[in-house]
Amino acid sequence: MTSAAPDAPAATACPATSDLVHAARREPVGRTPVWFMRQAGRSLPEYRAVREGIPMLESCRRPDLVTEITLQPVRRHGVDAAIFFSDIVVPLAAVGVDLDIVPGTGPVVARPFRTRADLDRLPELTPDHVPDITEAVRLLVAELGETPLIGFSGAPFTLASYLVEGGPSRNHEHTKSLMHGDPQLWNDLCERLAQISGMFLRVQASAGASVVQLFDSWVGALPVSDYVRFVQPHSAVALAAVADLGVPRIHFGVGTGELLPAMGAAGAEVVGVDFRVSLTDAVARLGPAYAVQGNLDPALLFAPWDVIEARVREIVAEGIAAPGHIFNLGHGVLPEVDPDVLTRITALVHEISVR
Ligand code: 1CP
Repeated sequence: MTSAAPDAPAATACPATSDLVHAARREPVGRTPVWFMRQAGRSLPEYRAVREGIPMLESCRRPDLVTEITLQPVRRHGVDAAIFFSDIVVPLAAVGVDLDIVPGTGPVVARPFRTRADLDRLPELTPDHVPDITEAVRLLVAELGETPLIGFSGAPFTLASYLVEGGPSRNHEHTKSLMHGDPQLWNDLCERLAQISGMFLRVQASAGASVVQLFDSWVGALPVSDYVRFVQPHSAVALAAVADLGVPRIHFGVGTGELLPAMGAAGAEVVGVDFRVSLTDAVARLGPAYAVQGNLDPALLFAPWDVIEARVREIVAEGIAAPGHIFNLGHGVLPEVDPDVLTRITALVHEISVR
């Protein structure tokens, strides 16, 4: 494996021939680029093998493991991008928040954030908190060559939800109660989270990630009026943290049909579309200034191949008519999926989308 000195410049800051980068910029592509959210993970036997006995958070902090796990789906499926193997709570743990990623559950925070005093437990993130992330990105960029690496972070709302609820939540009741009951504290918490989120993106993009994605997975729980007032300004700050680096930014959430234009306005070049809204409708809502990413229903991967194939063909056709399209699922790969289906979808998208 090639290694780079800590202060070496990024090997390929923006792979010039990448269809993914071109699609994100609404430039012509050779064929529709494709990758899958959660393409690294439990659907792959080689992932389960290298993770054996190593806790999730620990594996996110070991550059050798991060590199291997990030490369696995690229080797196997021939996708057009690698997504950095990490988790949205890694930067929170890095600044000292006491949390764990519990198998089968997700992030669990030891002491949920509810009061002003809790802000003291959330210092700003600096690159010195995450030297291993810089190292892993550099290793990966050297290995990946012309295949772009997507860096990511969690958006302030989704991070706040884990901190305030203490773990995964269906209704986000404590989060909404804080947002409306103490808007000043909510604002201060999200300001801090926007700094952490933006810096985590910046560390990855500075080390050589070609694209970044901001995951606001659970923001579809909000009406657009609350989104615009309580969330959008903070997501805009996180996205602005990499504006000068020239990397395209993807802004993704689930159940966000009503929020798409407001999410685009937060500063992204690409807006993620889940499976509930067609790409055609999403483009009509967003207008011509954005590329779109998505939007095969992850649950459809369990359907017979002819069903999947017909849906993939529809999505690719809608995407060709869009200003720019990156094929993906509407949300992450489910752990029980047969990974061969993902390989087959990748080949199909490439085959039917040649321009
Ligand atoms: O042991 C394991 O394999 C744990 C499962 C797992 C994995 C593989 C978790 C716990 N996180 C991850 C990796 C991960 N997390 C990636 C890797 C890169 C890839 O996509 O291949 C990414 C991008 C994330 C980001 C992430 N973590 C999000 C945003 C994306 C999304 O799915 O909406 C969220 C919401 C999390 C929190 C989280 N971490 C893990 C779980 C199971 C969850 C969700 C829990 C919940 O339902 O609230």
